[in-house]
Amino acid sequence: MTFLHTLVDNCRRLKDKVAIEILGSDDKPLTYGQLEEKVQQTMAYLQQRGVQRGDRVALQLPKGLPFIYVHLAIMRLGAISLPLNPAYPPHELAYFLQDAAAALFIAHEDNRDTVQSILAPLPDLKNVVYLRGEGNAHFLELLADVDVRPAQLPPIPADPELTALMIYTSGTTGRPKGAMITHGNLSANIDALHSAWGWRQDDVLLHVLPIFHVHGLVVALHGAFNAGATTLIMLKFDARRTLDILVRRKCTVFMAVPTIHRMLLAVPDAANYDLSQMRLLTSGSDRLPDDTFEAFRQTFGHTLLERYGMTETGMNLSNPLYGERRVGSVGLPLPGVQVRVVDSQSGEILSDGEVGELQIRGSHVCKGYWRQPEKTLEAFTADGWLKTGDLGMREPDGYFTLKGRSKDLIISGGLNVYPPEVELVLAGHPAISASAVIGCPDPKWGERVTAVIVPADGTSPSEEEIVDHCRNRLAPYKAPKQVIFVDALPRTALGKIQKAQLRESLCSDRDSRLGEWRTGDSKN
Ligand code: MLC
Repeated sequence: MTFLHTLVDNCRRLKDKVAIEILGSDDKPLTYGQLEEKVQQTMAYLQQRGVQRGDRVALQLPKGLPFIYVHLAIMRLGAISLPLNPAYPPHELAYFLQDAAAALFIAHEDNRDTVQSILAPLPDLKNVVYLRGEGNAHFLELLADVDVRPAQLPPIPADPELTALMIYTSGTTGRPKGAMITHGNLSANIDALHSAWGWRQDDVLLHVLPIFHVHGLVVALHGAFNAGATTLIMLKFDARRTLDILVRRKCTVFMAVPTIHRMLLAVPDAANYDLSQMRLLTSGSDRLPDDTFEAFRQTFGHTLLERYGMTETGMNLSNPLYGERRVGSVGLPLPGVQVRVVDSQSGEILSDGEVGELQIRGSHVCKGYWRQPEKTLEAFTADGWLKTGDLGMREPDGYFTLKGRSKDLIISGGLNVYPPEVELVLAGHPAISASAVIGCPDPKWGERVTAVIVPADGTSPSEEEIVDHCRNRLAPYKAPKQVIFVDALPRTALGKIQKAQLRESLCSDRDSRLGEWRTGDSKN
């Protein structure tokens, strides 16, 4: 049984139960029975558009029902769902469509100009569909013309090795890579989380995250579908509205990143919201600072459940539902997940209490990177362990603690920003002779993308000019929030930039303490 088999079974058993409600939209709440009907219509629609098993179908749609129908229908056809951030500028979008050799692209009308500007060099892209307006209405019009013959729809893919989902992750070198997540990976992870977090059919999930990442899509949305639970979808995160809905709609489950938890705590009368009906509030995608963990407990009377995952694996470690949720720890391996700590220089497996690279193995780990066999080889050990690039250690009682990263990575508001990607863009600016991108502690974002720039001789670029240069070429969250000009970058004898030294000397003393952010210290 894969995740999709369970979902279809839920759609049959719970046909009158609300599966999804889009908050604040004209779209009516959708039952599980209606979800199955719409997914089947979408499958037939995609078939008419020529989608076949194995095809990559890119979708760059706002959060909403059409995204969900299309994503599920693609996977049901045995094709590969490729969700993309709606904020990608043309340069990034073109790369993803080209690299994935997408056969069909479903985009929003608002992005038509961007899409049209990049279509010429994309020979594999046979077809682009634009959806108009907000919500469901236009997509339903498209589906209205479709003749659905269930007998002509293929059976639910049963091959666990078949790729279901592709999500791009960047790296410390080169361009982003598409992690190939199989039906087997999705099912293994969802099953593990279902039991570890005690998902229930009567759960009500308030969903505030983007749905083009593993966190919002797989952990939250697939998790709720798998349980037959009800998902309330908030289209744009708003802290006060979140608290209001959690209370008013008697939500039981909420999943977020530390930045969002801090934003909830910053609502002036946060403590007046009674969240006592909730049973599970999780935190992930970035380390949860101890002060946020404590403040959350004091303000809401709930102990956040911190867990650790990544795009390539889904979830790996989690604090327990019952038992100690340890401050500063990402908890214990989920069922079926093997975790070890390795000295990445010598390859030696380390003992409890020793810090090394976390390596992961299990049927939830993706099968590799799309058309990048060398990168896949580099990412895994010969015996199949994924090298996470995260440093950590195991306590004698089995709890794991993260201790930093061996990879050059910034996590801003739960989103990964790879400095080399930003540095490559900065290198294209004529007034920059050298640059280094570092993460400085930030009270809202956790880390703030900071560009350290050596101007080219005889030039004096402005901060604004540099930020604009990046925003035109990268998704907005990757653009520097701060630019610092220096005469030279500190380098080792071999010419490598010493980023630790830059962080030490240039990151201001603002830290991630909640109190400072509450005083409105942060930009944005
Ligand atoms: C938004 N902005 C960000 C940002 N998010 N800048 C840096 N980092 C971010 N994460 C910028 C916008 O571009 C905009 O800039 C300004 O901030 C306000 O945008 P907004 O959309 O109004 O932001 P806001 O609602 O305040 O908060 C953002 C957020 C969002 C915290 C709700 O970032 C978010 O949903 N983060 C969750 C990310 C997530 O789901 N990660 C999972 C990855 S999967 P301007 O200048 O244009 O106005 C993964 C695996 C795992 O990591 O283990 O989970």
